[in-house]
Amino acid sequence: AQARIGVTGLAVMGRNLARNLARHGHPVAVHNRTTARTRALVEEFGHEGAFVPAETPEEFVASLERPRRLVIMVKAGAPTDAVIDGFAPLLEPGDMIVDGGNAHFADTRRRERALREIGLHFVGAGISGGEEGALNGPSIMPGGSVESYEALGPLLEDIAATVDGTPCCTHVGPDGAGHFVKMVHNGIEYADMQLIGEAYDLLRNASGLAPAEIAEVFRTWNGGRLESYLIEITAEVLAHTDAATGRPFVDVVLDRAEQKGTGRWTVQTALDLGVPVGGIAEAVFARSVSGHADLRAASRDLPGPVPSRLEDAAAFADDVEKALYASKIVAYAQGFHQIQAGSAEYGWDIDPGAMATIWRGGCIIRARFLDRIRAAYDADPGTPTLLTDAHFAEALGDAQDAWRKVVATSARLGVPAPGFSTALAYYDSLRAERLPAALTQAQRDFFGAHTYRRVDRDGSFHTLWGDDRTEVTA
Ligand code: NBP
Repeated sequence: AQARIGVTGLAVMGRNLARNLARHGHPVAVHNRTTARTRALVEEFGHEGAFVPAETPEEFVASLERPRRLVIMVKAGAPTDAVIDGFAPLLEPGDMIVDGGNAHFADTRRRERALREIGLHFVGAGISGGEEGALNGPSIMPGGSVESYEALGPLLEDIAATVDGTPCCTHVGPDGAGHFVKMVHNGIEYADMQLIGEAYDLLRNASGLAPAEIAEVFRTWNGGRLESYLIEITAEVLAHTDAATGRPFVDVVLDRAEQKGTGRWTVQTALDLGVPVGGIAEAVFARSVSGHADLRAASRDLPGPVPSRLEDAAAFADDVEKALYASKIVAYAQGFHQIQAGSAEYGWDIDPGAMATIWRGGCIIRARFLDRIRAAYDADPGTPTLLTDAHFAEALGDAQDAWRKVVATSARLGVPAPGFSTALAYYDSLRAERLPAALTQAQRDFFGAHTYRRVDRDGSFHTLWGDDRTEVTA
């Protein structure tokens, strides 16, 4: 045995992760179903560190120190099961299989259970940051047993991104916890991108700014509390000119957003857990709407408001900054609510502040803002919502007039802003002393005898709507 850890699956992610390990001085065994990839890796990057190439699974397993640490980086779904089924019989009790792919957490739970029964540790590890992150330092969200983290943690923390000396990797919790958190991370990423898209769209269509001018606005924002990787790259994209046509690059890109599915999983899971994640859901639906070319073509001539432009672009940009910050707080609060609900449902005992900490580097949503979230959980680990944290509550209070103006302007001018609108509606729903849910309950009792509770007495009640409308105890 010569390798401290092994990586099987050497497409872009696995190859870069193996190089990252090797560059950090960890001898790494490398294996891929198609052996040409293994050879290409060693030929091209062999000088970067100690690679131990293996042509067969048996050779690969034999080259690993015990207990063995084997990382799978193959396509999520059936390929992952095929690889696990191929390797598990070659391993011994105490060995660890890490799945670094984008698995659904329910699959991870199933695989963990099955492998635990034969004495193997299975670690579902969310890895964020794409190929660049895998090579230079991703954010890593490993689940699985405490023992497996003791053996794997130092290696993973070594290759993860670091912010202020703290690695962007920590043990998330048992079985599927790591992949669950990675899923919600991606859902939050959808929401963040949607909100940024709406800010751009409003500045363009309500104020009439050109993409290059909007790039400047985003650059300014990136110097403040919105400072983040996503704001930074947005400015880069908006400032870019298409070489072929000389037009703003954003204008030559087909406006149909695609998705790989983790946003959808986040919303599906939130529905199952009963957690309101409107910001993430609207972001997923917004991508879906954009992709329905026929629906959009059929609707293009529907009437809209008389076109008009706002006069004071600078003042509106300030309002949009506030609306964006407030909506972002809401979207993250919803995502963290989902993490806490998942943690309670599955008994994971996830520390939400630690999740904010490991997202500060390596991943797409890295941002200064995450320090605020960590501080909020430090101040009150049991808070039911981030919105009531002193800093966030003050920011929301300061933003709310502008936020309302921006949502009203979007409605008045006919520029869609579903992310901003749903965030504001969520905020106002939580603030409301009474919600029309009372009427909903009364309607349900009327048509289906579903019963209701009263504000002034305990118990369940039903009104005899079709009869003399007396109230009976249900
Ligand atoms: P892909 O998702 O494109 O998968 C390609 C790899 O899977 C190749 O090594 C391929 O082997 C292997 N593979 C397949 Br497909 N079926 C197999 C089977 N039945 N048995 C053995 N190996 C099989 O690679 P990727 O883009 O590097 O992503 C790897 C994982 O990381 C995925 O789960 C992905 O969702 C996740 N992820 C990707 C990114 C990203 O930015 N790309 C970011 C974060 C997470 P072959 O060479 O023999 O065909």
